[in-house]
Amino acid sequence: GATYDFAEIQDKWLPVWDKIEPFRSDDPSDERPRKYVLDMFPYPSGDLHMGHAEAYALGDVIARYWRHRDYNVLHPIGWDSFGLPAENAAIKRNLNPVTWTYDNIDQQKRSMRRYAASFDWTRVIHTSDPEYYKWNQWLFLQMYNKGLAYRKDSWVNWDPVDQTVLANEQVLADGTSERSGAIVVKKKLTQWYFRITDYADRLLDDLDTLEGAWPAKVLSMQRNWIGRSIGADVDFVVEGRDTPVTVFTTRPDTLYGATFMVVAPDADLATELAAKADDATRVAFDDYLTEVQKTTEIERQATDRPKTGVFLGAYAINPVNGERLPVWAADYVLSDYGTGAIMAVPAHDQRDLDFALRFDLPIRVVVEPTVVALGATDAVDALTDNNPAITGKALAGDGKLVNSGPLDGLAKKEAVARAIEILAERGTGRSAKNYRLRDWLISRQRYWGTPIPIIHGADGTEYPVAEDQLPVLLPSTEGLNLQPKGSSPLGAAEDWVNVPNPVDGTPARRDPDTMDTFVDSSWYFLRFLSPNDSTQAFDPAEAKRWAPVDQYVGGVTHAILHLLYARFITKVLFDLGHIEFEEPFTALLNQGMVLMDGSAMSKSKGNIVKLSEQLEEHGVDAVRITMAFAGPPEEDIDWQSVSPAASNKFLARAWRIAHDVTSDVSTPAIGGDVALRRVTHHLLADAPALIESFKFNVVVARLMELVNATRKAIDSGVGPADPAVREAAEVIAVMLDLYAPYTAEDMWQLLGYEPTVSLVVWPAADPALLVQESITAVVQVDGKVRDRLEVSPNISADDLEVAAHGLPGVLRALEGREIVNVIVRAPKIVNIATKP
Ligand code: ANZ
Repeated sequence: GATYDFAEIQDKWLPVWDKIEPFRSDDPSDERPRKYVLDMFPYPSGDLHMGHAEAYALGDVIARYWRHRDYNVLHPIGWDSFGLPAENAAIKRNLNPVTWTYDNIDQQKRSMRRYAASFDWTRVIHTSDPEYYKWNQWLFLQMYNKGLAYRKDSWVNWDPVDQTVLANEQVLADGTSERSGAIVVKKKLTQWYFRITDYADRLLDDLDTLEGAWPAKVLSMQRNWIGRSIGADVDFVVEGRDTPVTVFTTRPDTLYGATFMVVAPDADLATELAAKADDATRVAFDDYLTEVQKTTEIERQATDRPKTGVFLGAYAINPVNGERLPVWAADYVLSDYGTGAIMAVPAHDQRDLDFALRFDLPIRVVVEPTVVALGATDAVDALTDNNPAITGKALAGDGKLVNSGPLDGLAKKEAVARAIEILAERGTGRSAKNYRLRDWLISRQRYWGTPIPIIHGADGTEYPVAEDQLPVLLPSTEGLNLQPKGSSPLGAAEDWVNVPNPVDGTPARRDPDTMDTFVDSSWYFLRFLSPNDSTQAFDPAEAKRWAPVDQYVGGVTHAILHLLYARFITKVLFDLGHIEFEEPFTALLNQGMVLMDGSAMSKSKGNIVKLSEQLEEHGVDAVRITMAFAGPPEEDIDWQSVSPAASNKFLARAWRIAHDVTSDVSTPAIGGDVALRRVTHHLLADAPALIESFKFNVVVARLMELVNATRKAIDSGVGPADPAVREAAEVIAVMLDLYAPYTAEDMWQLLGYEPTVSLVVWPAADPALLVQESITAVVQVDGKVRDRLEVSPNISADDLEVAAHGLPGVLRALEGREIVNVIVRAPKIVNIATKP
């Protein structure tokens, strides 16, 4: 037809693309340079929403761009299809999680195809397929054999109403469960962990290699999460105990200011010391521990909370001066950081000071703040001002060491080094590092995940499942109660869980837990490289060809955990010799969110915009280009303030140009209208740098300019047969493919070509057409125009002034006069004023 009809165009091209599969990237003879462009894969928790539409539109701009630059591009998609969202939804609707998950995947797949995301549909993976999760189990065994997967008892958040373990994020600040509202308690459970802390230094140091290629915000979030602190471990002998207690301190310089020791109440040491104490102490401690177990980690770290604690009846000996320090239990010391015990230096640590003031413990200043040039009265004030016992403020800054024997007179930094030397000489301490990062708790007591491939013998021995027995398949849900109850529902699948001991055939049981789904997503980018390989997790030769990912695209919500885990597993696979790189994602783009009326869309706010309705009303291309045109991709888009209807009008204008072109396919552009050719070639020259720096919106604006210039040329004397009009129309079609593939493909056909435009290599800009046009500058003397000159639009003010002074008209006007002032407004005007 002669009018732009998006629905008709969509119906026309979708089946064609399905047939020709233009985005397959499996040709081994293709020797062009490669790009691996990856969008974070979705959860199948319903149909696609506006957030998906934004992410996949932006990722697709990048993938399509590199194809047009003649790269062999890998752009795969899959589904992160295990996990709680699917399981909870299945429980709520009383459906089998399998049916529910795969129905949603089908729905999302159809929507994505229609959305024309340029994925290689031959490489689809679902993490809930046995063909995939088999390799999670393989990975687990690799790590188990290296000592990187292990089981330990630890304190976890326990919801006594829902009978389930909660993540820290699920515990509200008031200590209740966000799910049931019950007061969350701590429970000691045996869980599986991955030893990510062994990789803390590398995970931190290698962030430097991503500087500039990852958003600065993500790099700093990763650094803070890992949280390295450097200091010393110091051994304190505790009276009546054989082995000394080690504390971690970042301030070994303050050792002489230690006046008591504090142990985390939930650390084994506290229970041990209380057990040796008198009855009253033991009872007080037991009561205290019960209270502490009701307290969240967030509360325990809150600085404004009044300090609590109990004396444990024990004494520790300060290794540097032999002083006896009382040992207390207090919940501001955490059991899982450092060693779970500290030397308290109240004069220089605020938490210790608050505690000392509350329980009347001694406070001794050992670092005197530098006081500059004070008179006598001021000095007295300074003493009071700097006395923590009076001010209630710990002295955390630098100064000169006092009351500290061999450290006296040193500055803080020197004293830290000297203290470590002294400790090392005596064998009572050493330099040490600590991380905020904890080992990765990977076991979940839920059904919809990868079974952990371990068999437990009757005597508690762990037997890894033999590799040739993988996958350990999930049992069917029939007869299983999936309601969360704190222990895995798999434990009740009798036929599944009971197995013979692999060594002696006696009764044994499978581990009933499943893996955190972050395990699935920690290596999925490698599975795309050989998705159907039944012999290995991924093909190392393909990894060599494609990996690491050149451009990763996804939401900032994954800035910490997913990216950290993927980086960790990549380093593990590197160490195991399976891959040759240590960072999985060379560059990262975090797109913003789609908002409505300035706030996030949510059911409770009733402000959800349905993607399906937007597509119905405006068409796929208009929605896609609206996403890209709304602003820089990192910024949020308020759907209220953008106009897909205007996008649709623009697309119709662009399409109409291809429709109007009357010249033949083979018409050379040379000889065409030069003004229009200039606009076209400037865009060709500028677009690569703009796209590669993610200025997708700027390129849309420039395309709009080109469409306007072309329309003007068609409607003016230049006319639709001019070769420059055809050239412009072709460039519009090829570039529009980044944003509006249906429209672009249809234009390409109107221009006389076969599908598909998406594989057409961008023409190079002709340098002859890029020469800057000149501009006419005017020179005035005392307000009268005296001469003109042609200059570059980029001329500097100085150059323009010099050139102006040399002009014949100006020289004439200035003859015999004295210049008092020159004002230059490059590139257009020079104003010279003379003495009247
Ligand atoms: C003595 C001292 C004196 C400290 C001083 C600080 C200042 P970051 O930077 O977070 O690593 N600490 C050690 N283990 C702890 C635990 N499990 N729970 C709570 N606090 C703990 O902090 C390290 C400092 O936090 C350590 O240095 C220790 O107190 C405390 F003027 O030791 B410090």
